[in-house]
Amino acid sequence: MIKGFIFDLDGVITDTAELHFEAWKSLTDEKGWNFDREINDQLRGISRLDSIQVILAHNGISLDDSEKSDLANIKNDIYVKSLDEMTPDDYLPGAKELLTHLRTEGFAVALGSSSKNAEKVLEQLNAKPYFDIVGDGHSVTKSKPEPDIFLFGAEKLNLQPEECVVFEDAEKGIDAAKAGGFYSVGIGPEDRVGNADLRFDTMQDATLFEVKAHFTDLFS
Ligand code: B16
Ligand code: MG
Repeated sequence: MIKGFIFDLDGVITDTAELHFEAWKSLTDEKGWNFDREINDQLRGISRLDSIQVILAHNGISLDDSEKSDLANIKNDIYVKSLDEMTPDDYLPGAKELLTHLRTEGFAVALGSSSKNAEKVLEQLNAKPYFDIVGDGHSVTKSKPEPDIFLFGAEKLNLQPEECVVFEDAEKGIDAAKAGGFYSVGIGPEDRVGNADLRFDTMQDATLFEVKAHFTDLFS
């Protein structure tokens, strides 16, 4: 029986992937390193330091831990500044409607994001009332594709993984949901989240009606 929903943030509730891209691009341009949207897509759902590692490997560069952390901080300053421009109009289409519907139907709802800036994003969107629990990059040490952030959310909601549906836009996020024993809904193209139990191109397509229609036996 499904009693709860756990949502990824970036790429599911709002499109911060674009802001992450611009911040990484600004850093890598300054360094003269190669960075494009294809590489940016590989950073979906993974932590800031893991992201630096992907960018360095792509450019054949190796740095020590303190240099990596300095770069991560520079990128984060640029990213956080860009969040000031975010407003309650910046939900991905359909996201706010789904969150509202879940509230009216009384489902338990948690956030399960890898981001250490999730609280700020939720505040900018005025989204905090939609979540009973906020799990973010500060909540666990092992990030996606490990299932820890979703297990954290389920435990805080007092639910078992098989009582929750996870919404994710990242391949590694779907891997994390599956590793934890959760039902998964992928948001995005087949080649990215085709491994999910159910997939929609966009959040606008991902209505509660459609989710219930797919997992019929789990909602009766
Ligand atoms: P921060 P999610 C993830 O959020 C992003 O998809 C990923 O691109 C980012 O590197 C990660 O958060 C860490 O974010 O630098 O703000 O701590 O998709 O798990 O909500
Ligand atoms: Mg995401």
